[in-house]
Amino acid sequence: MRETAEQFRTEGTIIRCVPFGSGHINQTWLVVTNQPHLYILQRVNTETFRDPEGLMSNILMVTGHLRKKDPDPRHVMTLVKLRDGRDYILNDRKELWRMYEYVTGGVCLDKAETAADFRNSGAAFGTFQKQMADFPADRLTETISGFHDTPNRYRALHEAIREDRAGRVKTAGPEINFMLEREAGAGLLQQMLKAGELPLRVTHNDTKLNNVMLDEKTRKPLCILDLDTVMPGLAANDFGDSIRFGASTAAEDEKDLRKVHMDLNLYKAYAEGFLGTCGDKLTKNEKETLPDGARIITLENAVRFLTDYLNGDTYYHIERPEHNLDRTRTQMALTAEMEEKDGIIRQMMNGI
Ligand code: GN1
Ligand code: MG
Repeated sequence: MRETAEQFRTEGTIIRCVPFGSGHINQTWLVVTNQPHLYILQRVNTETFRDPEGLMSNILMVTGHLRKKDPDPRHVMTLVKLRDGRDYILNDRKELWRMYEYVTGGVCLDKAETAADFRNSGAAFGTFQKQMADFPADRLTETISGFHDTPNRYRALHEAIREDRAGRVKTAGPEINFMLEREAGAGLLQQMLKAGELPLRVTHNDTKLNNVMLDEKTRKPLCILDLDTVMPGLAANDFGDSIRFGASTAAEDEKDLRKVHMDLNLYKAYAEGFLGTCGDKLTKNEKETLPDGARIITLENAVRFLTDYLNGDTYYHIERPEHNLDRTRTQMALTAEMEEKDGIIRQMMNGI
């Protein structure tokens, strides 16, 4: 790994590479040199991201565009070139390696410490959407096809149930039923998109709280991380994925479901930050479907975790055999709570 890191144009000599972050797909290391400058080295999962060139071309275009809007180096991810001038390594084994400048003085949170943190993360993703609003979405490659096409995720679930590769269908009856009961309503946003009732935007598509960096002192937004899934998408999904992760009172893999709730104060704080920065860019339909986005993307994540559990854990990193089932259950609890509180949530959103 050190040999790989040494191919990039770092300052000073590399001392060590330390595993870093909490992503489920790629592998990340912090690269420490004998200079104060730090770097982030990543091996991108090319099983998941099948078009590495397209993915890197997206990132170069998007970071270039963001840099034009705001040249502060702490406000956008900066790729470090290789010593031979290339932007990344794609080797014979189809491994994709890249390096970013480490943004100093920032924090990534797995849980908001205050409502203000979460409001600021809403402002960060809202600003991202606003800054990308004049970028032609059709220039971006779809890095994972059908990524937030919920009916498509249901098709994969049905296949997993049919094939029962890990023999786990019998252990997940209530979870499977939960998904099937909700299948009919899960295609709402995709239907509206097809009917021309919602526009395609340049969206991030993985807006978890830990994909935004806040200034460790002021807690103001610094930059958005994890740009691998930036592609044409729906504003409601970007809003929704933040809510499902960050407005939950517990971790995504909490085993004790009594601890898992939707915190409506956090929900509201995020909505204020998000709408405060990009609200004027959104259509009436987009604004009205933000709560649907939160509910449906939570259900979609439940479907995806369950599918992976049934397939024998081939997609997400796991640390215990039932990890994906635990994740499925937290997402179910959050989905059910958003269904129950739909009226209150809409009222709250109308007041912002
Ligand atoms: C994955 O890699 P990470 O942890 O940022 C996944 C998201 C899921 C998320 C669930 C490319 O994100 O879609 O919502 O896990 N990313 C990909 O935690 O599948
Ligand atoms: Mg991530």
